[in-house]
Amino acid sequence: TRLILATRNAGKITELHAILADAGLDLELVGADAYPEIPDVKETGVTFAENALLKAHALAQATGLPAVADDSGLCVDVLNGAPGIFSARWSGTHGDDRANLDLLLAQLSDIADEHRGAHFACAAALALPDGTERVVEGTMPGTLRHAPEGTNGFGYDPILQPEGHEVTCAELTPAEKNAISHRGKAFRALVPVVRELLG
Ligand code: ITT
Ligand code: NA
Repeated sequence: TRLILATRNAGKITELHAILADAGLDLELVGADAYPEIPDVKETGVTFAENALLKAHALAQATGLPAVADDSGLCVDVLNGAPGIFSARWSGTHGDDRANLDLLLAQLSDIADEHRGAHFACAAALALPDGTERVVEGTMPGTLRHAPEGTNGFGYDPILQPEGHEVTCAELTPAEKNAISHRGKAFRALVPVVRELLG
């Protein structure tokens, strides 16, 4: 079965290929980049789940193929969950990971270690051309460093130290991150749903 990955984020695509390959499904994964004529959907939802469903439905409707989408972000305790759904555009420039991370660190510069709790969150949505939809979520708790460390991954990975680890997400190998990440948890939970609906 062809399954569209309704994302244009290269970091997500790499991780989704690995996570879904491990599931042993007979899927041909096709990135949204294969459909440049389909415009990016406006992320007008107020939750990760709403935005993930918007993206999955847009690609499923436009291509006539089943689509999965990811909406995700970093939720900081002392910021009441911000940047949250605004994580990709926190600095004002969508997808400028370095500017987003630098701004967040500056905003938290006075916050002591014991108050630097945060988590990554991911909603994984599946939409079929007939309108059927499913969405599941996963989180990865941790604490925020004062300075970035590590070069693996993407986004805010260099500043989140996952619970139970002494290194940042950007110092984990891709397999180590996927085993504990918000995205790994969400998409592994979506796999039985994909299997049920797509065979
Ligand atoms: P698509 O909508 O095309 O999927 P996007 O980058 O716009 O791509 P989101 O709106 O879901 O996707 O934004 C997610 C942002 O949250 C992303 O830009 C990162 O800054 C951050 N993020 C999500 N997952 C992350 C992870 O595993 N590691 C580090 N940062 C992550
Ligand atoms: Na987005």
